[in-house]
Amino acid sequence: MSWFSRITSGLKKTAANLGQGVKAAVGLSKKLDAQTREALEEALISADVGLPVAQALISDLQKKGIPEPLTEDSVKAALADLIESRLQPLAQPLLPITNNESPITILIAGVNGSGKTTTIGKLAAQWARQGHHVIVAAADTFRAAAVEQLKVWTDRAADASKKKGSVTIIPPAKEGADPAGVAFAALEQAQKDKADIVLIDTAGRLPNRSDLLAELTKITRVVKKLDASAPHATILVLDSTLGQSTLPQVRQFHEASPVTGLIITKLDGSAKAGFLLALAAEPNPLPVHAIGFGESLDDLGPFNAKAYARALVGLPAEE
Ligand SMILES: Nc1nc2c(ncn2[C@@H]2O[C@H](COP(=O)(O)OP(=O)(O)O)[C@@H](O)[C@H]2O)c(=O)[nH]1
Ligand SMILES: [Mg+2]
Repeated sequence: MSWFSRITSGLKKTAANLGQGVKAAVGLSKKLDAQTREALEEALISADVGLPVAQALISDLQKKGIPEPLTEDSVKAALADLIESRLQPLAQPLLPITNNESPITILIAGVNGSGKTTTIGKLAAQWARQGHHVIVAAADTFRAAAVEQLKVWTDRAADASKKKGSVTIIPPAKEGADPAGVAFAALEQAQKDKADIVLIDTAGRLPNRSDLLAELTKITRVVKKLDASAPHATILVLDSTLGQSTLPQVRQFHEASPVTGLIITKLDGSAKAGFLLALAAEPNPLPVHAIGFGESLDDLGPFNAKAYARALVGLPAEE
């Protein structure tokens, strides 16, 4: 199955609600009158786009004009176009992995259970398959099982690379060790081995736990001792099943360590995939580097605004 089709099938929960809402709205009068506009607004809200974005989209739809009698497909196609143009600025691939002097250091942050460790496994596999040497810092020393879980993923990623590249885990010296120390040791090792990428796994920092956010700040500070330009990216992993309630997380993490981009997980189970439109409407929207649709290595891929927009409203992907 192509990645575009994966996006379509992955977003089917959100599309079912939104698509049904559009169908019901169009069935009212087949005109873009007040009643239909209100029903369309509700349909958009059901996908968790948020009230301001729902209202803005309906007003855009009115401005754009749409031939009457309305059909389900004409409304969906018009909405998909408007959604695509709002999402397009978010679609930015992760920084290119070039032959740098020093390894590219990427800090992976997010609340507990958002999918950080799983995402690290998927990213490591992708890069190792391309022949890169990846080092993963097991800096989630908060829970004993976290290192073991990461090891399972790095082993899987290493196997998948078929020796084209490599994936090496740097565990903490002992349980409960200082996370910043683990990140430091990993970067030091990576510089020595001339590795290409360092991925730093971190503990599930509840944003209201200021000590854990301070830990993230400390990791950033400590890796700078080895490479002043590190971390080259700080990626916040967001669980899409939480929808718009992830927005305050973005702001809080950003204060601890400037977030440079997002990876959205669990879109296969989310009925709130429209929240990306709320993210796009934020004052300085962050890029979405990748989206995740499941629990295996190949379930992570690029964010494509057109495919995503069409999938949201329940239209098939255009390859
Ligand atoms: N369905 C689904 N489950 C996911 C996805 N990403 C992660 N998970 C699951 O979410 C749970 C938490 O993931 P984990 O990587 O441990 O989160 P962490 O606490 O942020 O490191 C695990 O059971 C994962 O298998 C995804 O894209 N889709
Ligand atoms: Mg984890």
